[in-house]
Amino acid sequence: MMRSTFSRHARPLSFAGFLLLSVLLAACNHTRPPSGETLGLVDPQATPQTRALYQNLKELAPEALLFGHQDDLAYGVGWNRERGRSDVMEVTGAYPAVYGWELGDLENGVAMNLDSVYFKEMQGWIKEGFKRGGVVSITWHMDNPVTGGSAWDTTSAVSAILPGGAQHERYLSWLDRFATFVGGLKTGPFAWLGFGKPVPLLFRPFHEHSGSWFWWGEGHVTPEEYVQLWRFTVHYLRDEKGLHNLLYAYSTDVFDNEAVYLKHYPGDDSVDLLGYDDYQALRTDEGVAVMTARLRMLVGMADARGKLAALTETGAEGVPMPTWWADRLLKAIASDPVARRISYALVWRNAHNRPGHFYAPYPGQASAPDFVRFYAHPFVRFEDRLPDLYK
Ligand code: BMA
Repeated sequence: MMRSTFSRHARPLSFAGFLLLSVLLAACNHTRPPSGETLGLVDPQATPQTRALYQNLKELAPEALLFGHQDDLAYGVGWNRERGRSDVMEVTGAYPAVYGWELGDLENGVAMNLDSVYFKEMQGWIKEGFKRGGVVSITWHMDNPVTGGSAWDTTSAVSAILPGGAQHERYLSWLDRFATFVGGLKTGPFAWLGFGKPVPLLFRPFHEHSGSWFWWGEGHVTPEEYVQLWRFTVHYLRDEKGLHNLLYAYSTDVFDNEAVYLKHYPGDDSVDLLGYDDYQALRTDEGVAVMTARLRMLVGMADARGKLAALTETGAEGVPMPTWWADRLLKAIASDPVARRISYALVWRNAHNRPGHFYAPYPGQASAPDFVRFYAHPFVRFEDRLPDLYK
């Protein structure tokens, strides 16, 4: 019988050896999420936490709807910039599962965004929500790069910022500012030295392009130009700036068939999430079925491509119906076996300086009791009932 050389020379393990072995075993046991390539991500080099987020959102989609709110931690009805506050939390006891943030005006190198949120503070809130286990989504109502007017200035601009265009360099400088902002979103013990892990972000640029209100929207851009702009943006952020914590979300406004939805679609290699924004359907009871039909199409298109799906923006300004959450939103999503497979639904902001411009309830608002029931519904997840999405 062969005697192993190992057993002949075996010695009791020293404490240091034991420690080393335990660390090695723990490292082997630690299951890493599949590679970006295996997952079909836009970024094959996506960070482990970004990959985990994608995979976990996918696995969670059939059984849960994550609830999101724009600018949740920054301000609410009757307050602004008060640490720890959130209208959603003050009504339900839990923070939302998804946080939407907005970068409009970042391109101008100024301190605050178009809704008066300081970018420095926004970075703090993004990290705070992420550390509690939340998901972060980013939009960017960027100014018209040709006129310097707002995102709503529909002067033709896309061809001017494409490579070779008169404003291309300007657009690059805007993306550089974006990369600097994202670079400031690192967490971990050495983040202060710039060595942390970057917070994974759902990045949703050039949204609602099927509508005509933004300079990148329908009628102000050809589908080819839109696709070129999207693909160039992905290439620059991923390959030139080395950002590997982004999941790319494509989102139209309302649509009634797949052709409209896909008219400007940049390709499966450039999109991780298929979303759409809908402020129209849930204005009436009849619209509930309309939203369900749209979500069914959305999930179908996402499934066919192996992507995530989400209701990236929705809501009713002023939540005018006390049972809007149960009788409109939840009904539209949860009553259908296909529609309910979206990952999340995000409602827009609760402005502190624009009376009536709110989309989530605050304490005392008429829909607050219904919102608490929505929060407690087994299918709905706020931050307090999320699994670890980053492992
Ligand atoms: C809109 C409104 C505006 C805001 C913009 C960007 O829907 O809420 O007041 O400036 O979004 O956040």
